Amino acid sequence: MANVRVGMVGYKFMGKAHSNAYRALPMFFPDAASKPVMKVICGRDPVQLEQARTQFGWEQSVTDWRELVTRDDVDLIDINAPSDAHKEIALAAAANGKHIFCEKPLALSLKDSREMLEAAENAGVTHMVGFNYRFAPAVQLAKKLISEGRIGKIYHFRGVFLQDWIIDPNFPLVWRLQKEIAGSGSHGDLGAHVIDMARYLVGEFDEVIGMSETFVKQRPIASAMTGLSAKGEAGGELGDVSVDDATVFMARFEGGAMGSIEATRFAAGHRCTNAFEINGSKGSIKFDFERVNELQVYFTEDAEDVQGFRRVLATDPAHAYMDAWWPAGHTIGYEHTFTHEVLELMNALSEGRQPVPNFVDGVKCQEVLEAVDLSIAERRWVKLNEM
Ligand code: SOE
Repeated sequence: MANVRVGMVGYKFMGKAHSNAYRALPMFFPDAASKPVMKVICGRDPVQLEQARTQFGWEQSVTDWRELVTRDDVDLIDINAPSDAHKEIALAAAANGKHIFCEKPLALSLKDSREMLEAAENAGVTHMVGFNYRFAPAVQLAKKLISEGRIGKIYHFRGVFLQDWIIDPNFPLVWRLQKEIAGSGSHGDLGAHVIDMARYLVGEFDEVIGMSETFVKQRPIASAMTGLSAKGEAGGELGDVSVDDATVFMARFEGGAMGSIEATRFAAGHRCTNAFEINGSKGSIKFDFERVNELQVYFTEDAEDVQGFRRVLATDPAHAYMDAWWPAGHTIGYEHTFTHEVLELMNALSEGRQPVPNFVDGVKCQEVLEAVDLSIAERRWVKLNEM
């Protein structure tokens, strides 16, 4: 498949990130096995949609995703709509034989995510889930060091995703704070990324136990479908926050490692601290997305007089994807993770294999999310094989 004609649902934050990736791919990765064609963008508000279409560079637009999924001139449906819309669109896409690229978390529940996986598998289509942080070159380096045994047997995974955008109690009740639309709060939105990172780097979870809190239980009702950049305003009608503001859990991995994972939108001063530390028998690695180009590494085998964490700038041709961008040392950012993700998708489509991460990873992440929820509800350790 040389050209992949994309039909994309959603034009806000993720819609923009995906559009940018489709545009950048052929310029920086001309050898990609297939090329995305930005065919049709879909959204509900015709005025905003038209603006996004011209700004992002899509050929056409439609306001109804049902029309999008049946079009003969579209091969891949890219779902960036709020989480409550993922399942219905994915099932319809699969029923029409379209390949599917879906943002995380895959669905509102484990049950729904399993249904999506089953539908995609039965239809024989390609499916991918958007865990973009895997695709940072520094994370790829972490993966390589672990796979080569360079930090030895893993003892600890310590992961956090810290934000602070809802710390103002007058910040409105946007869709991400409503369970029926978002599924969960920090846990599913941020914790999902950390869970995926842990699975990618350390392996499968065995058991979990967690706690969560909703610090601000009511907020002003949002006037429109606003997002992260909404502004707080005192007064007006209040509505109930139905998701967690913060969730923390401990875990044991199948390989024997211990884990702790924290996701919160109440960590003042942290805008997007998606960070992890992994300690092994031969060394440690540390990553913080706010310094996306860097990996801190420590090797116990280093000579005693120079032991210490060293900062590796993962921007050389020796690092994943970097020879496609700029000369050594010239850094990259958030948007590049999406370009690398789309590269994997385009290569997988033409090679006739499933990309990684795919809906199986989406389901596995959802299993951990719900195991944590169950552990909180029943105040006990929950084994993943109970899910
Ligand atoms: C908001 O919390 C958000 O944009 C998440 O929805 C994303 O998945 C994460 O990458 C950054 O933060």
